[in-house]
Amino acid sequence: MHAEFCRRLRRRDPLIGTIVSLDSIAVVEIIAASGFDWLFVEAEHAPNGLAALERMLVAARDTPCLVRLPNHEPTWIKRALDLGAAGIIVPQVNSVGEAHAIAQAARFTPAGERGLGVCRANGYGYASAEYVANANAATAVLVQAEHIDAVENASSIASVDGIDGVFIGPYDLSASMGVPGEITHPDVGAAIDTVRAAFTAVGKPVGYFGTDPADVKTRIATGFSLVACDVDVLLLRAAATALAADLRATEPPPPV
Ligand code: 3PY
Ligand code: MG
Repeated sequence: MHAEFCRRLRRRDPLIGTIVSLDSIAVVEIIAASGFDWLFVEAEHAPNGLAALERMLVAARDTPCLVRLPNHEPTWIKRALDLGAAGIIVPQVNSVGEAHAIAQAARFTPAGERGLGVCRANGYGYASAEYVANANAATAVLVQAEHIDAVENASSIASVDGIDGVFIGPYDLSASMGVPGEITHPDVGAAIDTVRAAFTAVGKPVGYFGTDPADVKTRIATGFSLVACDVDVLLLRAAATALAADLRATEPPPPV
């Protein structure tokens, strides 16, 4: 159960995380032990199916995982939550109708219409009654604002019951605004501020992803409470590239 994580999320405590995209028990165990509050488990831009997600969630042990789904489908929502994720991050949510449908699929009655079955999340049925009683409070449901349409509809999306908060996707947002990858473009910055204001006005947390720690630290300092900085593959790439360059910079002795 992830009640404490969800309480902290809804209280807008700062929660730092990073993206894990590799279906590797070792990678998830290493990152889970490295001091983050939560893990952003990637199933949108990485080829992770449900069996991979199960391995990754088991490897994360007590570190809460939010699974970023590939789409809005209720089947994906149900299966990710049934695997024991602390919550879901749903990409490209651009309208109040989409947000409402996601909340319905993720919440048990009377708040929604999530189905109930024997699964990892309820201890394979050993803790079924307790799970159903507590799951709505102990499940985080975040929608991504990463399209200009979501920015325009931010206030109505923010007011949907059952949606805990928003996670801004600056890269897709920049693409939808005709400036792909330019996440520091002033128009993209203004759009991010609009979304932040809409969710802050109703007391809901705002999340942000970045690859530049300086940028992410600025976001934390300005009230983005849920952050994911960097991606496992980029961390690996940066360490490997730096090591190779460092070794290559050492002059060998002249040939004898
Ligand atoms: C984006 O920047 O588009 C993202 O989805 C980051 O999480
Ligand atoms: Mg995105």
